[in-house]
Formats: sequence, structure tokens, C-alpha cells
Amino acid sequence: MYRGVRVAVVMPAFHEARHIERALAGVPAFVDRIVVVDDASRDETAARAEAFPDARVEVVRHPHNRGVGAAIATGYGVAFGEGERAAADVAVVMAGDAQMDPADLPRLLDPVVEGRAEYAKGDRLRWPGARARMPASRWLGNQVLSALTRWATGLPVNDSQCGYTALTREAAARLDLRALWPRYGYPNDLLAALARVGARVCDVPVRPVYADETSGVGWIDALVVVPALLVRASVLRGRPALEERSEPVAERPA
Ligand SMILES: Nc1nc2c(ncn2[C@@H]2O[C@H](COP(=O)(O)OP(=O)(O)O)[C@@H](O)[C@H]2O)c(=O)[nH]1
Ligand SMILES: [Mg+2]
Repeated sequence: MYRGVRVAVVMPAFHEARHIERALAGVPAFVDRIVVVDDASRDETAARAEAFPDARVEVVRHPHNRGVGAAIATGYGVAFGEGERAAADVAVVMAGDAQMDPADLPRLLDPVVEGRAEYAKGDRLRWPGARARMPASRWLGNQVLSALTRWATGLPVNDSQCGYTALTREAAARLDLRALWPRYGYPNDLLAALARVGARVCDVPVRPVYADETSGVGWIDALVVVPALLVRASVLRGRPALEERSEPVAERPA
């Protein structure tokens, strides 16, 4: 529990056998559940997560690779679902390649716990010295995609591509998570969906971490997929969200 709130970590992992144990070992003690979503990795990612000596860890496996967005949606479903373990109030996404600094987690949770936001996301671009800490192409690409995301969603967000986020169960319940883009580009699609349901979103500076991990994000994702998702988001913007579009249930005549 963190400040009276039940917290789950959702950890998407694909071919992260080299990093998954370090990522799991970094999860702070106040986190109640850790849901690892392995996406048909052909290496030892799932086996290492399952063998990790921490009773908080649950490993879910997709039989076929569906993408990081679909994996996060699966993780939210488990974390917010009632099962053997109590449902989380807030789910935080931390990648299986240990690129999220656990020291930033309390600051990411504070606005959500205090009711100032329903979705808090990391902002690496505002971290002191970010430009020197991030690969130049990443820094620049991020600035451009963040500007496009602000235009498409109307949200005042920076670093739209940051995957370090905290989402409340109430906000998740207002979204159709299964309809979101299943692969890279997911954070932009989720931001657009949050904007459509009027969820409060805020940025929290987080440390950019780059070590020996390799990214699966390609040029097609950055130059085609994300811009296309954002153009679609701008077209959908202003339309009522799914559940608001359905007719209210008519009152029965007395
Ligand atoms: N479950 C699942 N996780 C994925 C997939 N692709 C990437 N990931 C995970 O998502 C996280 C971020 O992916 P990464 O390629 O490092 O992207 P980047 O850090 O944004 O450049 C890592 O923990 C990956 O293991 C996928 O297809 N399925
Ligand atoms: Mg990464």
C-alpha cells in the first residue's frame, strides 16, 4: 500500500531474460502486486519471472505475441480484476527492461493518490540534463511526437512516448482498453482515449534511463504508426466517449 492506496505494477516483457530480474528486484516494497505479462517470448523471460523469489509476482503469458499495448491492457485487466488477490486501486506500468527508475515511483503516485490526476505519466524531457542523457534521435523524435499528441488530444502533455505511468481503476473502467492500439503507439492512443472520457492527466518529471537494453521501436512506428494514430485521434476528438454515446436507459412508466 502507498498512502492507503493498493498499488499494482504491470510489467510488459518481451525477450527480456537479461533484464527482468533486475526490473523485478527494483519494485518498491510498498507495491502490492506485480503482474508480468510475457508476450510469447522465446527466451527465458517467463521462466525467470516465475522463478523470481517474490510472492507478489504473477506471470501472465500470451500464447502468441500481441504487442506491448495489448500486454499492458491484459495486465490492467488482471491488476484491476477481483480474483484471488484484491484488485488494485492504481496500476503503474514499469517496463521489463528496467528502464524505469523505482525512485521516481512515489512522485508518480502522489498526484493520483491526492486526487489531482487519474493518469500520471513520466516526463523525461523535463528531467535536468535530459538532452544529454537521451539518445539525440529519441530526444528529438519525442519532442515532435509530443507536440503532435498535444495537438491531437488537447492534453498539455510533454514526453508522450514515456511508458512510466500510473492509472486509477476508476479511469480504466471508463475506457475500452481492448480497443486500444496493441503495439508501439499505445501511449498516444491511451492519451487520446483518456482525453475523450475527460480524465485528468498530469506529467511528472522522471529520470531518463538508458543502459544496455535495445528498443524494439522502429522508424515505421515513429514516422507512420504514431502520426496515423494521432490523426485518427484528432478526428475522433470532441466525439463523446463510448459509454456516453449510448442512450440512457429509459425510465419505466409508473
Ligand atoms: N508483452 C510485450 N512487451 C513488449 C513487447 N514489445 C516490447 N515490450 C516490452 O515493453 C517495454 C518497452 O519496450 P522497448 O522496446 O524497450 O521500448 P522503448 O523502451 O520505449 O524504446 C519493454 O519492457 C519490452 O520488453 C511485446 O510485443 N509484448
Ligand atoms: Mg526499453
